[in-house]
Amino acid sequence: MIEVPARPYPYSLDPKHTALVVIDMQRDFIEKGGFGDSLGNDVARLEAIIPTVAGLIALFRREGWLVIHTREAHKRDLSDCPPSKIRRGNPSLKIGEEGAMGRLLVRGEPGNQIVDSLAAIDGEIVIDKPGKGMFWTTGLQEMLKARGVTHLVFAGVTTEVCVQTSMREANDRGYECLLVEDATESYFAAFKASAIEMIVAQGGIVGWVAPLAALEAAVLEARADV
Ligand code: C5J
Repeated sequence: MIEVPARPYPYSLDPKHTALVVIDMQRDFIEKGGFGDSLGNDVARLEAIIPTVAGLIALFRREGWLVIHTREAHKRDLSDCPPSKIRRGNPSLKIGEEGAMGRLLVRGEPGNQIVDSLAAIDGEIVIDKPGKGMFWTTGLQEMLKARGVTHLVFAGVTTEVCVQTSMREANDRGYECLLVEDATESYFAAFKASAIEMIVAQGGIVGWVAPLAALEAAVLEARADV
């Protein structure tokens, strides 16, 4: 086991049974002209974490640990998108409408792709999820079970929406969850801070949080001990 200094107390990670989940680092949320932008958000806040997320992915690839990427993505006919979701938010462009990077939040469109610098490589799992959480209609739970995954490390956007929803759902399913706090971001600084406090409250009711440097140092230390 690798012990990572974390809040609310050290997180023990079992390397053979751990996967990284990078939530929704897709152009729709991170670049101008995407869905996040259409909702009136400052997308530069999200773009700023790309180097840290890249560092986290690089750590997992170096160690040979599983990397999973998600995208918030709907079928082309929007049959998996509840009308209530399309109506929400008063965006300048709605889900499924044509934007600067193709149809918003629709599978296969340029805006729906993970940003180039974080793109999946062979052997990594890419999940298209119609919901905010990563389990609904994705088959992910079965994939994790088949690989014996018990520990999940989270990164991505947005902290209080898709990241927190996915982490809570994973926690309910019994996974030991760590959020890498500088590898996640929100359009709203206060929402990120609150989401993190909610996760670690009451003795880690949803899981743990730690910065990337703490995870990197713990992995290095464990290797030195071998
Ligand atoms: C949102 C997400 N914010 N990936 N999606 O609608 O958090």
